[in-house]
This record gives sequence, structure tokens and C-alpha cells, in this order.
Amino acid sequence: MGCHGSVWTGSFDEAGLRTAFRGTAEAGFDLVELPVFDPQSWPVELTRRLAAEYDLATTASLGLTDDVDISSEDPATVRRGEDHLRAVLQVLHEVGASHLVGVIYGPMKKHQRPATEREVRNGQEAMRRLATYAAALGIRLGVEIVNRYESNIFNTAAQGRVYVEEVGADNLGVHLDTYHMNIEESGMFAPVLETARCLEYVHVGESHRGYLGTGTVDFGSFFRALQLVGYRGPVVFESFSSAVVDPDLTATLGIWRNLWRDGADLGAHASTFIRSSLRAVETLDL
Ligand code: FUD
Repeated sequence: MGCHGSVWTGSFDEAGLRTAFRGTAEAGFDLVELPVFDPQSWPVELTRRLAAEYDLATTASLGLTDDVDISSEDPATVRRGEDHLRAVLQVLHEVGASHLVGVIYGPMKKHQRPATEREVRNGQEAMRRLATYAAALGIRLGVEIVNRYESNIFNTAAQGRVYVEEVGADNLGVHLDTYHMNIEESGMFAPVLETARCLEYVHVGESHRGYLGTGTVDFGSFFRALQLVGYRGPVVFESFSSAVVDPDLTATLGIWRNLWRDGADLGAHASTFIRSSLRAVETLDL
């Protein structure tokens, strides 16, 4: 059970990283998810030390930008994108992280048109090569299914599953996020069943991305579905507020509202919420 670093800090320098690790551990999580958008400047050695000091597992997430878009029709851009993701994977390997997830298959932004067939195929071919590279480093990949305002490659669990099956790599799966599911899916149960065989990673987020249980997400159905399919991967809390600002992520995701100020209170609440939700379904005979 984990927590996204953006609950604690907007900048992942030495002080920010320490705050993220300490906060995540003190709130009772076992894992911290690190937004490794810029592998060149990531403090690798410090991350490894903090993971040991706080006894936390690590994963990483990111969203691609246009200049490193592996789904581009321009071969040079695809190459830059692959180089970028390979650099991220190297960082994760040195840090000891288990997963790279998020919008790793195309630019995370509001698109003005659907993706072309060529773009999707280019991205899938690049993803196949990256999955081989990641497998050699012992890292698993999850493509996050996000809503229509953040990607034009796929937006539903059914589409994400087809994408992943077409790539056909053992260490590549689907990354579901309840915030995005709440926008695009017809319910919280069927998408988990639909992706059961390739479900690699889960983000737990509320409909407004604030405190769990204070929005419209049907978490009961979601956790029952996880139990039914026997999901055993990471379950990671994600929340954003204008109180903790990473300028790029804030603009990309439209984090204009202040949904909380106190990351420690939010994190502790989420940790209790997720643990009790998991406990509630543990004994269900589904
Ligand atoms: C974006 C999202 C995130 C994002 C990740 C980047 O809407 O849900 O999971 O990909 O936070 O670190």
C-alpha cells in the first residue's frame, strides 16, 4: 500500500524527497511513488538511502511530453522518447524501484484530435522494446488509463487491455486509477474484471482528487472487484491540491483548487481508509 509523493511535496530535491519519505512512512504506507519526470536531475543515491532508512518500497510514475512522445509519427521524436524512458528505467534500477507506471505511452495533455493509427502503432512498437529493456532490469511497466482530457490513445479499461495485449510483453500491464475510471467507465467493478489478467498497478483517488470517501467514487465496488480477481499488486493513494505545487503537473492536470492543506492529515486518513477497505473485503467469499 503506497502513497504518491505529491501528497507531501512539489519539488523532489533533497529536502522534498526527505519530506515525501518521512510523511509516507509516518502515515503508515509501505511504498512511495516518485514522479521521475526528469531522470537527469533525480537524486538517485539519496533516494536509495531514504528507502532503506524509512524501510519503504519505491515505484515511479510520469507523463510524457510532446518532445519525448514515443507515439509520435516522427521517428526522431520516438527515439528521443525511448532514450528518455530508458534513462528513467536506469534511475529506477539504481534506486531499486519495482514499477514504472503512468502515462508512459504518449503525451499527458489535452489533445485536440484522436490519435492516428500510425501513432498508436509507433507507440506500441516502442513500448515492446522498452518492456524488453525494463525486463532485463527487473522492472514492471503499467500503462495508466487516464481520462479524455489527458490522453487520446485510450481512456477505458477495455481499450487499455487491447493495447497491452497487442504489445504482448510479460512485464507490461494495465494501471487503473479510480479518479479516471469515475470519469470514463460505467462503474467501478467491471473494469477490474475486464483487466484482471493484466492488472499491474492501482491508483486510488477520489472524484475531486481530495480526501477519500468525500467524493462520488464507489470504492466499495472497486475493492470488492480487486478481492474477486485476487489482485496482489500495489495500491497507491494519489491526491493533488494547489497547496502542494509542482508547476508543470499542476498545469497539466488542472489542479486549481485547494482541496486540502495538511498532507499529513490527508495521508493518515487515506492510509486508514485503504487499509480498512482492504480488510472489509478480505473475508468476503465472492
Ligand atoms: C494523472 C495521473 C497520475 C500521473 C502521475 C505522474 O492524471 O493520474 O497518475 O500519471 O501522477 O506522477
